[in-house]
Order: sequence, then structure tokens, then C-alpha cells
Amino acid sequence: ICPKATKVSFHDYQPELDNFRQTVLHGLAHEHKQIPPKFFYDKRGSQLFEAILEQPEYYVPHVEKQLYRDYATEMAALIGENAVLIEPGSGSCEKVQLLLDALRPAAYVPMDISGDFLRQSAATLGAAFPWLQVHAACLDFTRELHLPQNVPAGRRVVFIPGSSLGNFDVPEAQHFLFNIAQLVGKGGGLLIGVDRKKAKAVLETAYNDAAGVTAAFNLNLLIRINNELEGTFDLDQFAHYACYNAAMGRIEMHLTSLQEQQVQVSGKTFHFARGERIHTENSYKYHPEEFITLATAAGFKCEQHWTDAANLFGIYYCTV
Ligand code: AVJ
Repeated sequence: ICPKATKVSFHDYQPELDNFRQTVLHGLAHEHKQIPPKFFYDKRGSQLFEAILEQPEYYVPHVEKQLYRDYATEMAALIGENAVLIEPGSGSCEKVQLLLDALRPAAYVPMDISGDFLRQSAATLGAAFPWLQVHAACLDFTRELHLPQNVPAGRRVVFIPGSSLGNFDVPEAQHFLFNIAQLVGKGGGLLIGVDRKKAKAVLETAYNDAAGVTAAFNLNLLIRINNELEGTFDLDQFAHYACYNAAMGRIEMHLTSLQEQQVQVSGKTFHFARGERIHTENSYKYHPEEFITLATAAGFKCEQHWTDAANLFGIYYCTV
């Protein structure tokens, strides 16, 4: 018997990658040029995102991780042992590690669109927690949430740290939470970290780090288009731009054209006026009452929530 052979498994649901070309061509042809943020996460994009998480200005992971350290026991008591813990958009599987010893789940199911990255993170996590079953699912969680067939039966709890929910606009977020409620079913749970609304200056500093890592992350999208879609973007002629749209309650990221120019992608020509932007990301922020209203509308009951002394970030535990 070799438990290591089955302790970590990988399931490829082949997220539709051809979609990238179609989405970019369509998004650049739009009057308001736009490309959705899920395409940031190729290998280099995922690595740059990991580097964003290290930037002091990007308070989100620092504050959130401290909340898990401070309240892991309390969270585990609410969630209960032996749950099947499912994490859509698991990335490096870093935050879940702060909960595993307290939670002792029956299995952990990381889900990510970036296959290589997921495979590596799942293997590393499995090695660090020898008692843990890890069943990784490579998929686009904005489209589908498959559970691998070898996941044990048991109470399901979805874990969404990092304010990933912020990328959805509000109706989409409600729909996504509704799908999660269906996936976990009656008695299931949701532990979710959601960034809070706060002063514009704090938010804008967080998305304009001094080391320029967020800028490199945003611009990497153009490198990816150049590499994968026969693009001709001149990286020196576009700049990172991030601002807080208070009326919409969201950080917006854009790529600004620094001059009037033409760019080819996949044999098609796109014209940019000087100062014209490609909208690449929205990151919605929620007051606790706003998030609780949203989760309630999606079929959850909010059992408990935790926040830091500066009211920067919220973590919520909700049940169906
Ligand atoms: C992964 C969507 C939560 O919006 O804060 C961080 C992505 N973009 N810095 C966020 C991001 C630029 C992040 N989310």
C-alpha cells in the first residue's frame, strides 16, 4: 500500500482556452475596449500575482492572513471537522494552510484555471500536509464547478479567500454565490474573505505599488496577447492605470495607450487614440451589510463575521 500514490490527484476539465482569442478580438472591437481579468493568469501572470501578494501596499493578504491566524480555532469550531473543503481560484494554496491544522478536513479540492501552477501547488501542499487528501481540479470556476469523482462524501464547505469575489459585478457575484449554495447543498458552508470599502487613497495605493509589480501584472496581458495571439503591442506605449470608482464601489484597472497607434492581433487591426484605455479589471469592495445582503439573496445565512481593527477586510462564514 502506497498512500502517496492516491493522496494527491489532478483532474483536468480543460477550461476553454481558445476562448482567449475570441474574447480579446471581441473586447478590443468594443467601443469601450475591455478584456476580462481571468486572462491575467498564465504562468507568468500567476507568478506576478504571487509577487503582488508580497507588496506592502497591497494590504489584502497581510490583513486576511492575520485574521486566519487569530481566528482559525473559532472558524474551525463553526465549520466542524472532516468537511470537504473546496477552494475555487486556489493559486498557491497559501491561505488554506493557516486553517488546515485547526480544520482537519476530510479532503481539500483546489480549483484553478492555471494548470501547471495548480499541479505544482497541489503537490507542494500534499507534501507539507502528509495526512491531507488533495484532489485538484483544473477548470474556469467562473463557468463551472466540477467536483472530481474521487472526492469523498461529506459536508461541503467552499473557501474563497483573497476577495476573489470582487472580480464579479454585483449580479454575477450573486449568481456565483447561488451556484456555490447549490454545490454545497443544505448544511454546507461558505468561508469567504471580502475586501471592504474604505478611503480612496488607501485603495489606490494598494493597486499602484511603488515597485511596479501590479503594473507589470496588468501589462503582462499584452505580452500574453503578443505571444499567443500574434499581437504587436509595444509595451512601452501602454501604461498601467488603477483608480477607485467610488460611485460603483470598485477599483478599476486599465491599460492606457500613450500615443495614437494601431495594433494588430490575430491579423486584425485595432486603432487606439492617445489616452484611450483597455479596461482589464474591476475589484468590487463591500461594506459588511452589503455583503450579507448579497449572500442572503443567494440563499445563505451569515453565521459569523470577522474583521480587523482598521476595518480593512471582512471574513464571513455562511451556511445554507
Ligand atoms: C484576485 C481579484 C482579489 O482585485 O484585489 C490585485 C486582483 N489585481 N491587484 C484584487 C488584483 C491587482 C485581486 N483579486
